[in-house]
Amino acid sequence: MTGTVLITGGTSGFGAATARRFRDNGWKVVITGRRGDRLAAMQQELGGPEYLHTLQFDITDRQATEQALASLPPAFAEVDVLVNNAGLALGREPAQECSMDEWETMVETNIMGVLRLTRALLPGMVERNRGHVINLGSVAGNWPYPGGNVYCGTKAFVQQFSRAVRSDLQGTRVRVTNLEPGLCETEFSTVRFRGDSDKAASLYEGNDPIQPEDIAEVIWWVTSLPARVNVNTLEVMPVTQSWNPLAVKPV
Ligand code: NDP
Ligand code: 8X3
Repeated sequence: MTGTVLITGGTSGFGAATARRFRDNGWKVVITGRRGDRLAAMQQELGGPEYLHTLQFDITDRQATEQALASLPPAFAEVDVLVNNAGLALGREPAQECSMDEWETMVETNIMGVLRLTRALLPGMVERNRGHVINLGSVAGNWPYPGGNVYCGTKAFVQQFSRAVRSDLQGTRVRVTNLEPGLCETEFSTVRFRGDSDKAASLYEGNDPIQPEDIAEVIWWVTSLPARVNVNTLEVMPVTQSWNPLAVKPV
């Protein structure tokens, strides 16, 4: 089976790897992101404008997002698979020390970005009675951790939104999956630590983290299953990662 996949945040990490995975299998791909040089490089790498269309916009800007989606050429406009992947964490400080601006950026990107894309593309999927929305949740949506505060909250929202949309879609053949990765080596931690790539690297060093290609493979797998199968949620960790005991600390 081939079709058209639209991946938000296709300029690095999971998004770029997923674009490669689908192109390798003959799909037409749309990727989005803010960094124009990265979008252009991906287009050149993956077969040119006939096969990979790029949309440059900031997903926190509702008008820019709607305009970009409305500009999709007919050859890419019927999206079969939407991967709501663009997202970020900013900081690991305790809630009482966090930046309100950074909290707003996480909410605008991880929550409002998912809502904007889903609301724009879902009607077409329902009309065609086929499609698949894959949301990038996180283990952070299931398990709280110190310094996770708003990031954890945004991913918990994505999980419950995925489930609720899935119930709205009952009676159609449109699928919804919330994918919940754990520790994965991408640009995620460099962004989270505000450009400190040494600090980001120390998180991954010796921990054999999941690689972007592994997540691309999981996304490919859930979309390639028979159309009768809906993977609702899927939590994926590196084998080196697990849970800690609940914390007790005298006050
Ligand atoms: P990366 O930082 O490598 O990629 C993030 C992508 O999101 C980039 O392509 C970036 O594009 C895009 N993006 C971020 N902000 C915006 C914005 N305002 N407008 C448009 N695009 C934006 O991280 P990952 O690949 O790791 O992350 C992808 C998703 O997976 C995120 O939702 C993240 O929360 C989630 N996740 C990551 C995990 C990890 O450990 N890495 C684990 C679990 C979930 P550009 O900068 O060009 O705009
Ligand atoms: C990213 C994984 O554990 O850093 O979603 O929150 S974690």
